[in-house]
Amino acid sequence: MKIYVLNGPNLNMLGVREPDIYGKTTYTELCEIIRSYAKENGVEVELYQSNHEGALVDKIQDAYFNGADGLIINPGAYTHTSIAILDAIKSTSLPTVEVHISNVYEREDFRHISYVALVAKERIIGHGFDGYKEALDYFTDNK
Ligand code: CA2
Repeated sequence: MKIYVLNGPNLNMLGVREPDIYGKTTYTELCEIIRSYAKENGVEVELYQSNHEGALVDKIQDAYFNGADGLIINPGAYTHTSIAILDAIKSTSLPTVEVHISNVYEREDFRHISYVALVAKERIIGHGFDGYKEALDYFTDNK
């Protein structure tokens, strides 16, 4: 099984700033956590982070053309604004799990809106970095 794990804008800053909200783990360490959990569970992962909306759209399309079985996406702030990312997921019909490290429902109202939620099979919110492991569990449990 091949799963693409996509992270949106500013998630490359993990562990660098705002540790009270996002923890002390860096993006590189998060990638290691995901890679090793995926390996334990026999899942092939492609990890990608971008600060650019169009680049994320391109990667979603790559996932489709490369025969991915699903997507795990933390679209960052694009969660709350991006119809382009919603359309990309819709157009590929890839099963998608939406992850947020923080509990967006305990934060500003604008973070309560999610376009990706309209197509996500599951949403994992506020479970910190474990959310990415739980998202992988979604795919191994439903294979
Ligand atoms: O909780 C999440 O995972 C979010 O998707 C993170 C986004 C935010 O815009 C969403 O509302 C919720 C922001 C990621 C920014 O990450 C940073 C990490 C460290 C320092 C600064 C920003």
